[in-house]
Amino acid sequence: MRRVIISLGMLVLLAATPVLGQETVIGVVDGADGNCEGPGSPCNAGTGIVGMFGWALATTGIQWVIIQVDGVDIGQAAYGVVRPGVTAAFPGFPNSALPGWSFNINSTLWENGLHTVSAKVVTFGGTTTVVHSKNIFFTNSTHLLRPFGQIDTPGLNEDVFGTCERAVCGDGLCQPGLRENCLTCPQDCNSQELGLFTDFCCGDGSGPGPVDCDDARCTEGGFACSEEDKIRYTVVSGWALDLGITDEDEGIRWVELETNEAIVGNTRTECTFDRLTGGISNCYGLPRLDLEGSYPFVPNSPSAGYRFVLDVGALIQGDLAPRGSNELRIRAGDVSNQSEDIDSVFVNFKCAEEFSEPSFGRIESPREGRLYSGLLTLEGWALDGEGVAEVLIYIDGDFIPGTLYGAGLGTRPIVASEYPGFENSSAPVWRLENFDTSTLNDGFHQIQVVIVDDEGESTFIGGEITFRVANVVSRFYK
Ligand SMILES: [Ca+2]
Ligand SMILES: [Ca+2]
Repeated sequence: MRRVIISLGMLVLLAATPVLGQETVIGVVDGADGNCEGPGSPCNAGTGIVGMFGWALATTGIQWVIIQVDGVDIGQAAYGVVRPGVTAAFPGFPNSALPGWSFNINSTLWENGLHTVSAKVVTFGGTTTVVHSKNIFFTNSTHLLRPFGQIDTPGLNEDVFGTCERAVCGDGLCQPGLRENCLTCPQDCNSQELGLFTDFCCGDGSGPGPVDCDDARCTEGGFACSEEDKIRYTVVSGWALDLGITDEDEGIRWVELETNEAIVGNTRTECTFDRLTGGISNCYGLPRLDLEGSYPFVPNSPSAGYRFVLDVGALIQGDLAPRGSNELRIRAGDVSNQSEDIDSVFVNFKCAEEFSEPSFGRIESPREGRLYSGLLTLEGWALDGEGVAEVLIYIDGDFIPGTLYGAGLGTRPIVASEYPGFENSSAPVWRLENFDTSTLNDGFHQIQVVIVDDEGESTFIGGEITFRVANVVSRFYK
């Protein structure tokens, strides 16, 4: 019933729409709050970030939607959002398919009280007009302005893998994040046997570093750890922001990762840089330039990212978490000691040794739809839980031999950061140089890439890329 009333409201609004010369400009400001129409009407309150959305259409096309508060321009809305109801109701405009807009207002920048939020539309026909306004009561206080944010990875019900089979050495695990295979130091530390592991002899398990073979810690039943294999980690990443009414209550002080009611990461006490866990780990304040557009005028929005590294294998082996569904929860505290559970997600904890995982990766070159001539480098990256044995390239179904993979071909810092603990996290690149495109006819061709893992399983990665070869045209224009 309510929907019908709103639809009728839209029709009334259409009737009252400004028609300027030959140009029709229509639009609506919806609030997160629903009904709040007309000057002086009672309406719901907005606290902190007030998410505004609406739609706009013009016969010449929409150039910009500018949001105003109390008649003053404050920013440009993101235009081109799906609004199926509007698309159906108002077909035939240039932007009918994607008529929506959205804009986040930081309401703490205004005094508490009633404010008018308007959408000002600039059309390609040169018309500038305020299409609609809405009254919103901004109400902000310190205790209402708590941290907010989200978890970006992992996604809901995603499988996250850990390394569960880890040798117990001394009186416990090798230090999580340091080494995987713990090897008991030979009683005779001077024997050749130790040679391989001398650099990683951890003695009391407190950390890596060379230990002299005559060191008492080694001869007294200590252990050595090898770096040969990697521990699989799960990266939990996202962002957190906080508003306030003064400097004293605005800003994030810490972010925590919890699972099963236990804190497994804290950015204030555990922020570190570790190559093995993919770089900056358990830290807040990482670049998130994408948020600046979504949360304009919110302090710290360009650096609101957090990144935790979770050792699922250690949790399972230590009986701190079961295999299967577990909740990951992010809690954040602001500078005035208010904390909030900002997001949570259920994921499936799994032991990497118990599953054969498919490979994954990208085809970076050639690129979809691009034109190529002469010599071409075919390139991308791939990872596999069991390790990558071979990369096979097919063009139009024909095998192209000679693709190299791994060490020496370069790095992909984003891959290393997102997928730490794979055998090739720091060197995931595959490449075939100097592929002669003149061996193909001019025209469209398809490339497919197959990864064969160390257990002989094959996976297509990166989909099928269609590219175009044009050697004849290329020579003609030279
Ligand atoms: Ca706050
Ligand atoms: Ca595999």
